[in-house]
Amino acid sequence: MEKTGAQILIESLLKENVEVVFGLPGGQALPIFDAIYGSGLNFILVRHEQSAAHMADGYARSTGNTGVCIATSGPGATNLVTGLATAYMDSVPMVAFTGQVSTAVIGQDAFQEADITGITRPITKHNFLVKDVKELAKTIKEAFYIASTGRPGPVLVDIPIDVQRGKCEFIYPEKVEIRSYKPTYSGHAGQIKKASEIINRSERPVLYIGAGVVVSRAEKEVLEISVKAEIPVTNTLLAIGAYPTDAELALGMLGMHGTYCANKAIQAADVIIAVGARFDDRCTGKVCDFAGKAKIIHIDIDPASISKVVDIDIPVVGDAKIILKDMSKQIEKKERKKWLKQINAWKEEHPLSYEKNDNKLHPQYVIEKISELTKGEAVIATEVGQHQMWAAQYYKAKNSKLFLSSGGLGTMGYGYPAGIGAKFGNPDKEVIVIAGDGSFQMNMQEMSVAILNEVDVKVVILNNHYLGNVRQWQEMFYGKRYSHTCLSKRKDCPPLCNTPNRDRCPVYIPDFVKWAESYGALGMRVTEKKEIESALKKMLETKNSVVLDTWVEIEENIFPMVPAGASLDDIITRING
Ligand SMILES: Cc1ncc(C[n+]2csc(CCOP(=O)(O)OP(=O)(O)O)c2C)c(N)n1
Repeated sequence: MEKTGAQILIESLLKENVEVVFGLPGGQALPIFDAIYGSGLNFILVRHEQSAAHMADGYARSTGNTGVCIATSGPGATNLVTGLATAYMDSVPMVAFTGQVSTAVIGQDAFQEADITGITRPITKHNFLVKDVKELAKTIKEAFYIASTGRPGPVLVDIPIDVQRGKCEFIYPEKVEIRSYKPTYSGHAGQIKKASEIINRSERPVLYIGAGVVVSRAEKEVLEISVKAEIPVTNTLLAIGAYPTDAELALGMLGMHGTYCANKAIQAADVIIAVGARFDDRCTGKVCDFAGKAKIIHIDIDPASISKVVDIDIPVVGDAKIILKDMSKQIEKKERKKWLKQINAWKEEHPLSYEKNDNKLHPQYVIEKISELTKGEAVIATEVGQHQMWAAQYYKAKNSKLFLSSGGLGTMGYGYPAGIGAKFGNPDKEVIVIAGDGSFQMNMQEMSVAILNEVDVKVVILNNHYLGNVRQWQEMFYGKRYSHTCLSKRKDCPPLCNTPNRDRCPVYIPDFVKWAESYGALGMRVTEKKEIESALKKMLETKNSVVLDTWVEIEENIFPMVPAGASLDDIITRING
């Protein structure tokens, strides 16, 4: 029987076992939304298409499945752009569908026409403009295949309205065959041998693990190798939870706000084994000074990432899990007493720390309490800023896929919708969004989605009344000239104020408590350290959306810090430190 393009899309999604789709309709997507009506597809209506992409992303990162979103043409499609770029930078599998004007008028500046395949070419793994309904099913099959295989990423499928209305026989392909796209999974035996020999000979090796370890589910293999050969492990932001945080060999995160010991270990290492990590500049610091004493082994499924940033001595292209399994057989058991002693000395010299002996409400304390009360088992989604880095430093995630954060693009407005998307994929898990008061305001309208669909996502705002991360840079590198980072600043404030003071400053808006209540959520505010624990407990006991607005120290800074463009050697452990 013949089906319309729109019906083919919906049936293809059902064939792909898509659990949930996020999106918002419009004129050029009407046939698609008509086909959704009564189809059984679990479609979630968002309030802004950017959030649809972030929800699909949060769903994907927390489940390992491909996230799906749908938007209309023109502004609906362009609203997806930030979400696609976020997913692209962090290698998240996603398929986005957009409505498009009719094929006959493409290129004529038709109403709500945007060249979305042109616009998204550099921020998608691949994209398609489907011009013939007969190509649609095959294209959808390919889109899901490309998004989820090799190095995952977002794929966009643009479907003109006449293709949505056009009819043909529906046959969903069983298999995909793309001649120009064949990811390599097993690593080259010779390279694996060479890498293993170098590791066996090394005195001061470090494993540097990234998102690829999570994607290929290679956590167990990393652990085995590190324990067997006593190799300390540092992780990127996206690999938080992939290695047990409290293990003796765990160094914590590396890079700009990484731990002192991780950065020291990288700089002193004689061999770096990078696994599924892409040498992001937030990790490497000044590239020409990165791990200057080390031979670098890079295991990655994406051949294009080899020597893209840092010159690699031994590349091994393929799936991290398969390669590490092979490598593990060749890596010898080894004790590295001297190296571990040095690592422990660095750990003791500058552990992560903040002022614990006063009664002030420090943001780090809030995160520590969340970590303690949830035992690291909750899914954490972060926004972007200081709060994100404190969450990365102080939340002890028990497993991977529990810490969702926009690493590569650093997208404010990501965390709340990503948390909602994660809750759809993990209805039995606690989902907590750690937000800054600036970032939360970028997509907080999605509370409608949370309330109406009864997904109880908890939001803890570390409210410093500032775009704190930028304020910190202004404090440290721009002579405390707080240019447009104060979120309480009113028309009649002194124009050059850099002396925030809650007793004197104008009333902060919005009142997040009243705002949450207006949606039917529980809103709470905490201004004192002694109130935090009971407020968090109440939040966790509540079976509803909660916004916990914590008024933390305004001018707290994140440390350690490697200034942008500086070498990891130049790590600052505190101001003037
Ligand atoms: C969409 C977007 N715009 C601007 C920035 C630049 N930026 C990075 S962190 C930050 C401040 C974030 O403030 P807030 O959410 O309040 O978090 P805090 O740093 O105070 O914890 C800004 C503006 C960004 N990352 N994303």
